[in-house]
Amino acid sequence: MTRQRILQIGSLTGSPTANAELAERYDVVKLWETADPLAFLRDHCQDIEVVTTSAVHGCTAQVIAALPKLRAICSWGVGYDSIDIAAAQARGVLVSNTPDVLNDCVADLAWGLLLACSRRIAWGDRYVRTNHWENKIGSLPLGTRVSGKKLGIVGLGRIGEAIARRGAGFDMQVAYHNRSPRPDVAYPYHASLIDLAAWSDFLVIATVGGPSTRNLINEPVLRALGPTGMVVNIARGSVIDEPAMVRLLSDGSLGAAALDVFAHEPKVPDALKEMNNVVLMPHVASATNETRRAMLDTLLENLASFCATSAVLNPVTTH
Ligand code: 8YV
Repeated sequence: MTRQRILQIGSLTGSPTANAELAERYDVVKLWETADPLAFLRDHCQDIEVVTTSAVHGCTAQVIAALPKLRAICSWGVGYDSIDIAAAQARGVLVSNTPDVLNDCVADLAWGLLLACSRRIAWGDRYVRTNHWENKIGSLPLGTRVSGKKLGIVGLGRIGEAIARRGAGFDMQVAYHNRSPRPDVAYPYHASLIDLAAWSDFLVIATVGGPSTRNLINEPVLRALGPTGMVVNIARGSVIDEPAMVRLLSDGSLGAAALDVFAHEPKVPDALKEMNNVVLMPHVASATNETRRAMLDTLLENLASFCATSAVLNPVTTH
């Protein structure tokens, strides 16, 4: 049986087997290995109907325009801010993602970051490894209590809810901000993001990325969170005004930051690397064996479904 020819935008290095499993099932054209991708698309991909990509690699309007037969883009990851959805929709191209399967692991990492930063776990680890403890050099400053505090969630979607649920185990009060209140949840809603930030001890960002949320967490929001507040971001770096955050952390107007995502990944502002009141992770909230496996299965199911029925199982819908 001939395998369908599909175009893969970037290498899925965040999974130990994704590239190999895709290549087993499909005749994969590896765009990232070509010297001149646009010329390659023009000369060798005019028949391509299916693209596979990831939240990191995305798919630009230019690539979509260069593929006249394109019918589906199946992505590995839940976020699709890196895919030009408007360009895809204008052409009737279906887009699928891998929702839900990563909710728990992303929520777990949000909590890991929150605890690591407030209880100085990363700093304490450095303190021990550099033998400062053994040699009695300085001391690890006191941390900040987590249990019983106030947890503000920006973006109470499926990941935001998983983060909120975990707050109950820490006896926390939970409130949230969304574009509009959710009738199906009991958590208090703050229509004003600044009010939510002023109320919160910990402000966790779990919203979508893209133009609709760019710099949503701006200087006034961070100032409202204040010198004892902490921002936790497992969403997208673009959601926070990063230069403002760095400035406010430096002068003490913002207490702390625990970050899995950055505005210009993998570039992280050098100033952040110097600060002990921040914890930095390299965009790994979904990076467990179990979740990355489930994400791959979801991607493979969407691809197989599209090839068999011209429909995807997890279509991205915008509203
Ligand atoms: C990345 C993510 O997908 O799902 C998302 O939106 O940001 C991550 O899970 C992962 O690194 C693969 O691109």
